[in-house]
Amino acid sequence: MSRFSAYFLMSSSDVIEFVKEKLTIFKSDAELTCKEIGDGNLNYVFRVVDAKYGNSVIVKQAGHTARISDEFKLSTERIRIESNVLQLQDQLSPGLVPTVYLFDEVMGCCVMEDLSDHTIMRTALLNNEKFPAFADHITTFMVQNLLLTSDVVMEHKEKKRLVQNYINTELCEITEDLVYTEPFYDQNNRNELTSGNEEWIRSTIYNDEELKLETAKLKFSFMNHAQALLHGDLHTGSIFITKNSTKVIDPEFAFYGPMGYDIGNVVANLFFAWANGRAHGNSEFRAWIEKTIEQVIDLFQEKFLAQWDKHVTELTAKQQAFKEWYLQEVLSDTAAVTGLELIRRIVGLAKVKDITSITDSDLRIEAERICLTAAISFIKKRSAFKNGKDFIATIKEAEKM
Ligand code: SR1
Ligand code: MG
Repeated sequence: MSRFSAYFLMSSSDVIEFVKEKLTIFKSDAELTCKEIGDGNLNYVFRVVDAKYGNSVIVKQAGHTARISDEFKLSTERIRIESNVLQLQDQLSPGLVPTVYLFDEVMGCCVMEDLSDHTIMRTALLNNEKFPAFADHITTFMVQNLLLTSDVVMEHKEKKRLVQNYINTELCEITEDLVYTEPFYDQNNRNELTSGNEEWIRSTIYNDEELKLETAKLKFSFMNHAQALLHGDLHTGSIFITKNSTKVIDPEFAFYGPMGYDIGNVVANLFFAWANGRAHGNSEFRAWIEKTIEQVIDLFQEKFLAQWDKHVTELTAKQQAFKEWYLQEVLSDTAAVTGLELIRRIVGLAKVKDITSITDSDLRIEAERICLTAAISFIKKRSAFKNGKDFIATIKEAEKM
């Protein structure tokens, strides 16, 4: 009987045995080595390499607790969601996600293409690398996966079946708590405030009643607006990149939610790279990030409108004014989520290296305050955002504080 007929958390040597038993990719005389390379908050990621023939794969296994803290008790359901969503995204946006070779329900793991010739985008941005094709690739990814899974395009019963298939109770709860709740409340939270910034954050975030009201509205929209199949965690640590290739990974937080959640995550995490570049005095890199943010917003809108006209099936959505209203709602959600992500990564539990790696305490405090000031405007003035320039103007305004 196979050792892999009941779940256990695998070691590197177990993973070698697993791929030998389950995959046909490696020859019988392959010389396999395996290393755990994961540095994310939730799962274990193994790279298996055949030294003899040069093939390699990634094996991602979900544990019953989150890697970041065993306070988060989880099932392995998220890896089914991730495997299925990657396969759907591969159809909707070919070439922009890794190929899935195998999903194993018993072991709670997924075997996929090794992207070791790519770099995690957050790491590359921290080295001030620029990626001219990124805005084009990521906007194609988002337009294809968001618009084409929405009621604008899909037959409504079929769309509802997808909603059902991607109910993601546990990981949505993490987002509802860590993004939409804890950062705004001085109690029942896992927040970690930067030393020297505690009082400023208390008075600027925790004591802002208008902000709390707006974030409550946004939380209910996140929980109830089943608009499109989201990636659900589209930050720069979920993107593998080279100069001419972009691969989006890790859609384990996928579920049906508001489109702006994905777009806002991309924009906020570009702003984190901007804040890091600013703290290190790199104005050329910062200018590239600003241009890229503008392109992400403007190209998204351009492609969204073009794809809408091409794919719309819903009769009531064929009105020009409805299309414009719908896109403006997406943009408003995008601005709000940009703000939410900026706040939660500074105030809340799950930090980003772009900020934590700023070693000079004054510069870190300044970077945090600029991001947080802009974030509050993104949330409160969300309905005023019309184009990429509006997003840049907000961070420039925050710089003046
Ligand atoms: C407990 S998980 C913390 C964060 O890591 C993931 O990447 C998501 O962003 C989540 O909010
Ligand atoms: Mg992840």
